Amino acid sequence: MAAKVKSKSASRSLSRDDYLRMYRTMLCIRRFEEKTDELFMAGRIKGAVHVSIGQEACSVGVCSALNQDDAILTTHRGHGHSIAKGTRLNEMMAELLGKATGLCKARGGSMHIADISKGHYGAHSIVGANMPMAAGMGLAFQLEGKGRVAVVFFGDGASNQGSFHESMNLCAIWKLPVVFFCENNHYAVSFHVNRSTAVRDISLRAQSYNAPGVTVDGMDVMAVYEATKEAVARARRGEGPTLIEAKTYRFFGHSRGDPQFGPYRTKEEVERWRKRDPLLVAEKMFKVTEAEKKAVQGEVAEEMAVAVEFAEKSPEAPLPSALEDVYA
Ligand SMILES: Cc1ncc(C[n+]2csc(CCOP(=O)(O)OP(=O)(O)O)c2C)c(N)n1
Ligand SMILES: [Mg+2]
Repeated sequence: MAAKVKSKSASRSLSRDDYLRMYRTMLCIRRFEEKTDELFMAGRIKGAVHVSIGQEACSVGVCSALNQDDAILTTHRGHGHSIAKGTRLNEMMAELLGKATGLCKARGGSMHIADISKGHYGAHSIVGANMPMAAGMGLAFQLEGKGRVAVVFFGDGASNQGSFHESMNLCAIWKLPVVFFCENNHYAVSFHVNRSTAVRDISLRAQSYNAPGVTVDGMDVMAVYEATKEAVARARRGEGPTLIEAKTYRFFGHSRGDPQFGPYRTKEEVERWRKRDPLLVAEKMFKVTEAEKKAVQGEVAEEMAVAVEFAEKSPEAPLPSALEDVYA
């Protein structure tokens, strides 16, 4: 049986302001990550950085369907999820630059951002490790009885980890309010999904856990939003998990050191996907006018300048602070 494939649709329950807010958040993620890449290349950000440029419709489509007290758990490629869930840009940029004012006081960096006040329960760099945590959060939410839902983001590569299967099964038998959101960007580092994964649509795997599985166009923010809304409603009704697979693409390499072209993909392949840039898709779908586009671009540029200035002017995190809040 083939997975259901959702097509592009406009929701009647959303206003034009909502559409423009979604578009603006996608642009904000794009600009934040372009800036991150620039700062990384200038040696200002230490450690590794994985940008999600090309995948913004996933972050925004999912988080637009959530309440603030719903939870997300994300991955090494999590800036977009964080921004879409409402994480403050100033403190996030400061975290990346290793400053004392960073969201996690510079102990997390790009791959370990968390913002509990916004329902963001962490970026987890161990591939697949966030899924058992999501099951645990689902159990806590079920016991709490307030109708909160946990969404866990993971990649095509992570869907081959045992933790995915164990977590899906547990959530299914206990009917836990968890949404499994797989961003199938077609690669795990340099390994194409067709070489790593026995099924063509990852959403088919939901059948093994007697749960709904749906594949959506991950470049279409509304398709992602609609599928998430339905999955969240189901979870809130106590009917258990849904697996959503969004077919998407990362326009940049796995991380900055990735040679990409030659070793595993071609420039032509990237260009083909860029024609379906989620920002272009949204501009067309929402009929964003030139004036609206200009206004949003101006606002986002201003917000980004403020975040970078805040981060750059903040003091470095003092070395001894690395040992604070350590439980042993
Ligand atoms: C358990 C584990 N194995 C290997 C790695 C190294 N690693 C980091 S990201 C990654 C690929 C993940 O691919 P995918 O889940 O598709 O996510 P994407 O990078 O495409 O967003 C790997 C193998 C890791 N961090 N954790
Ligand atoms: Mg991947």
